[in-house]
Parts: sequence; structure tokens; C-alpha cells
Amino acid sequence: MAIQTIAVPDIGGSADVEVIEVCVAVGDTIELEQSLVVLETDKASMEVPATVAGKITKLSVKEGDKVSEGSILVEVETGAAAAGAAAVHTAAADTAPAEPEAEPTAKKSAPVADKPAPATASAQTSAEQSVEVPDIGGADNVDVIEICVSVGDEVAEGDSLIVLETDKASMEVPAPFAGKVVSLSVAEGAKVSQGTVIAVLATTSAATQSDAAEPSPKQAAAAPAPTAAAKAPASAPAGDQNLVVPEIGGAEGAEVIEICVKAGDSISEGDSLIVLETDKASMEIPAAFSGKIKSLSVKEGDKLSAGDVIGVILAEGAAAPAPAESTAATASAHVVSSKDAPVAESAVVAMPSAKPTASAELAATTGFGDSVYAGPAVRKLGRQLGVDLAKVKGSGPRGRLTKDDVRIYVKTIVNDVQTGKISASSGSGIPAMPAVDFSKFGAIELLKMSKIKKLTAANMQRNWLNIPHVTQWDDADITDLEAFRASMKAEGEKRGVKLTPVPFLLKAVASALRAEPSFNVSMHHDGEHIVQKDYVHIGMAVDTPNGLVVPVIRDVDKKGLWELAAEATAIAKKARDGKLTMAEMQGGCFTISSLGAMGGNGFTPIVNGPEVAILGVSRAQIKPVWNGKDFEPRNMLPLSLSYDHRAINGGDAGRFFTYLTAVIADIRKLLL
Ligand code: CAO
Repeated sequence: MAIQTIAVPDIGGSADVEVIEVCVAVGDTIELEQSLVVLETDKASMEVPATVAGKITKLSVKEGDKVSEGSILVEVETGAAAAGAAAVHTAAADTAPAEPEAEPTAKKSAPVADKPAPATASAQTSAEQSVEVPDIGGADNVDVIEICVSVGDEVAEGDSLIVLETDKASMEVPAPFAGKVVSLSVAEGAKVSQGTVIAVLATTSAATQSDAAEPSPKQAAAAPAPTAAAKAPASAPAGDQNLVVPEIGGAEGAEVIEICVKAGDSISEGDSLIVLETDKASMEIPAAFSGKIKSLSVKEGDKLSAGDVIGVILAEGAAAPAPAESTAATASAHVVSSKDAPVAESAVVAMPSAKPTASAELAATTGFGDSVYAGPAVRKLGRQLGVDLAKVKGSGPRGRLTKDDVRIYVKTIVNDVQTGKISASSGSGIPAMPAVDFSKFGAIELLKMSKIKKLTAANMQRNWLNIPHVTQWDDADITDLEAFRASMKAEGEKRGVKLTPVPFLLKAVASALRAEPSFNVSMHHDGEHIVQKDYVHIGMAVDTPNGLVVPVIRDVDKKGLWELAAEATAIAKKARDGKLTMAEMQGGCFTISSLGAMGGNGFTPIVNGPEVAILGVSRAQIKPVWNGKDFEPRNMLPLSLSYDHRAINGGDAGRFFTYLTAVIADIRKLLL
């Protein structure tokens, strides 16, 4: 066992670069080349890969930290055979897919571009060769945004040397052959064009030396394809034209992850047709012609290579230049990092071989669609988890999505489902209400809903859809209660407290909840348990100018009538003044909704989940009640009890309601 530190490597001279993502945590077992952190300047993001495998014992940076070359990132406990960086590099090169064995058929079937468009090499000495910027489709003065190697590094053929970026696309320049970096001629921030010398590489073996001195057929094949732009006609053809996948840096079988158009769409040259993705890069394939899509021959999930037909367009024949051979504009690649990319994969992020057209300047940096800014790895994660990335808020610079953003999004939804905040089945299969233009029928005005009204609407719908309601009605005889209340009026005035029927109902419900604890429960979010409560907090619905709110009166069973009357009055005032805190509206076991002062014979109150029952109180009225001998005029209070039939069965409800009406009818029982 040994502890090794991993520091920020040469990052092209950039200092104080921001850590925008930490990809590992203490205790993680990491593999060689696994991404540790993502750094980002205003021009480039780069992943820093592990140079040793092992277990992370210390993390020295967090998101937002600024680091420079040499800043310690992590400490790693390595195995007995801890490898140094140089040994590791060799190992990485050894374990990178050996292309000839791995893809013999691909090489045969793709003679022109079975390799990344590599940097071009020109002879320096027999062992040293200059490496130049290859054909980058005619783009001039392109920014070097990342230097991926340092002097002295051993690189394998295909390893990224530098990353270039225009304002819309970034592209890696891979090494044309294996060797040791003798010198670097560019620094981050430099501007380069085709032919600019990037570095000098010393070839590592006689075989590669001879390869380098006289390019083999393999290297010739790896050279950039002739630029389509050079052969573009002066005007685009009219009539039916095939839309085909252009040269995409030699990538074979790139997956169609998005279809951006459909048959019948009228599109302009440069509009994205499809998005292709490999493990390491995503690229939009823009249309080479303006016109109307006649048909599409691909679907999501298809695997495409250069030359495959995407569909047919009825081209308008405008004077826009179009590639003659590829009949599609250049793909714009979005690159995250090549550090962990096997050699074969870096093909995908290599230089586009055709001249970037206006269409090539589509949202390469913003990702597909206009709204999602994420790299391929994040997109892949999104697809694996079934996440619509357009709905995820990016926390990275300029709103870039990180893997953590996607994970947190999913975690939040899962948590919300588990805690009942949202239902997995909410709204499913329920037809939406049609949009109606009411102004057709008369004068209208659109009134903005208050925040409370919108919340109430959402809660009501949630509760109505999730809770199987049963509502039961009964009248409570409040003749004696009202007589007692009247007798207390003078004392109430002395105390400055108004004694309405509500405090009596609070007290009666608290007693019923104690007597019938099956009502003092909530459904546990795991669907396996019932939460039995040993406290009695009761919500009281209050009608306010801003909407309905339900403040909660705590420990109602432990409070007297005067105290409850005072508290109910005070909290109702606070509610109407809009001064309730969230805490004052949480924790209820049961709700009382009294419309007694307003009128009505009865209503079906909606259970205020996660509570399981609610009492609706309507206006008391004198009714003739049969006392066994005569009809007697009694003051009867109409009550509606709604309950969640998942938690409460009818027998429990019957007992609860009978008990409740009994204690309301004879409040002396509250003392028992
Ligand atoms: N029958 C007859 N009279 C009643 C009554 C009833 N059920 N309930 C209250 N009253 C009387 C009161 O006694 C009072 O009369 P007096 O002044 O003569 O005593 C009068 O109506 C006004 O009472 P109040 O409204 O000031 O006080 P309250 O304690 O009855 O109610 C509160 C307080 C906060 C519950 C109520 O004001 C309120 O906001 N209710 C709205 C509830 C609501 O909107 N629910 C939503 C239903 S949808 O689920």
C-alpha cells in the first residue's frame, strides 16, 4: 500500500482554472484514467484523469476552487504495485484498443477514413517530425484551447495533442503516430490554421520512424479527406436530393440520438437534421440544402457512418453553396474530453474534413436543440436514466449541464415520489382540459392567480387524484353547546376572546382522534406502513383574500376552550394578513373546514393529504328532531366527514363520527 497524490497536469499554462465538477469522492475506488475533476476556463473544459488506480483517501478540491498546474487534487491509496505516471501512461497505451485486432473489418470497409483525421507530420530528422494542424475545413486562426501533452510525454497514435475551438465547435488534434513529445510550438490561446506546426514528436520505434518518414498506406488513409468545400458548386441543386451523413472524422456506427426534423418540414440549409453520438462526442448533422423534407430513412437508435442516407429533401435550389460529394454540411462535434477516450474513439472528435458551413456553426456548444448545453457523457447518462435534459437546470458555467445536475434531478424526483410530494401516477392517462377561447362568448378579463391560489389548486388536484375519498354526513345537535356558548359570552368579552363554535369543534375532534386513533394516521410513503401519531395537531381552513390557507393549531387535546378560541382568532388573523410561516402550516393530523358563518347544508371537503380525514362544517339550523315521543326543535349542525379510504375503513369512520357527534351534543363528555 502506498499513498500517492495526483496533481493538475500541464494545462497549457492556464492558472487559476475553475473546478466545475468533482467526479469522485473520498472512499471511491478509481481506475486509471478515470476522470477526477472537470476544469473549465472561459474557453474550454477539460477532464483531469487519474494517473494511478486505487482508493481515494483525500479530496483536496471542491467545486468552485481555482487550480493551476501542480495543484494537488486527490490522495490515492494504491495497491502494492503502485505505478508512477510514466508507467501508467505506458500501461494506458498498452491497454488502449489495439485497432488492427479490434477492428479489422472496419479498416477494410472504410479505406478512406478509418482513423481520426490526425495532425499531419512532416520530416524533421529521421527520428523527429513536426506535427502540423491538419485540414480543418478551411477555418483560419482557430483558438488553441487545450494542450493535452507536455514535453517529454509519450503519446500513442491518436492521442490528443491539442484541442481547437471556434466559437461554435471544438475539435481535438490527435497525434499522427506514436512518439515522445520533443517540443511544443503552441500554447493555449494561440491561433492556428492548417499547416501550423504544433509540436515535434520523436518516433519511438524503427517501425514508426520509417512510417513517419514515408507515410504508409495506413497513414495515407488517415489523412484528412479532401475538403468537400473545395469541390462545392457555386449554387445548390434543385429537386430531390439525398441527405447523407458527411465525413464525421472516421467514426463508424455513430448512434442517432435525436431526429430534429420530420417529413413535410420546410428547413433551411444548416438546420439540424439529426444528432449523432458516440461514447465521447455528439455532433449535429446539418442540412446541406434548404427545402422540404420528403422522407426520412433513419430513426433514433440507428447506427450511421459517413455516406449513409438520412433522407430525401426537395431542394429549393437556392444559390447557397453546398458540398458536392457529401451532399450534407459538415458535422459539428461537441467534445468533452479525449483523455479517457480509447484511441479508436478519438476519431469521432477529430477534425471535420469538410469546410464548416454556416450550418456547421449550429449549436455545437449548446448541444442539440437550442436549450441543452451538455457534453456526450452527460447526454448518455441522461438517456440511460430516461431524463429529458431540457428539463434539467445546468449548474456549470453558462448553464452547462453536469452529471451531478442529472443525478440530482433524478434523485429529487425519486424522493418526491417516495415522500408523496408527487405521485408516480399523477395525471397519467387523464385527458387534459381543452383550451377554450372564452372571448368568443363575451367580454372577459384574465386575472392572474395568486401564489396561494396556484398552490391550493395543485394541492387539491394532487389530493383529489391520489386519495380515494369517502364522504359521510351527519348532524350534530349543538342546542346545549350553543346554550353554553351563549352563557360564556360575557366572560368572553371580559377576556377579549370571541367564543365561536370552532373552538368547541377543535376540542371535540381532538377528543375523537384520541378515542379513535385510526384517524390520527398518515400513509407511509413506502406503501407498506401506516404512521400512527401520538400528537394531536389540527388544521383550521381559513378563507383569506389571497386564497385558502390551513394554519395548524398544535396540541389541541392539551389546550382549554379559551386558549383555543384565542389561538384560532389570532392565527386566522395572521393568515388573513398573509403572515403565516411555513412551519405554522405544517404538521396537521386532521383539518376542520368551517363554512358555518357563510351557509350551506353540507359539502364534500377534500382531504388535506398527508392527513387522512377532514371535517366540513356547514351552517347550523333549527330542525325538528324526534325524541321518541315528539318532534323537538333542536339546533343541528351539519357535518361532512371525508376520509382517505386507503387508511380508514367505513367501520372506523362510523365509530369516529358517532363519537364526535356525541361529544359535540354533550360537551361534558369532553371532560371524561
Ligand atoms: N353555524 C352557524 N353559525 C356559525 C357557524 C355555524 N356552523 N360557525 C360560525 N358561526 C357564526 C359564529 O358564531 C359567528 O357568529 P356570532 O358573531 O354571532 O357569534 C359568525 O358565524 C362568524 O364566525 P367567524 O367566521 O368569525 O368565526 P368562526 O370561528 O366560525 O370561523 C374561520 C373562523 C377562520 C374558520 C372562518 O372565518 C373561515 O375562514 N372559514 C372558511 C373556511 C373555508 O374557507 N374552508 C374551505 C372550504 S373548502 O374545503
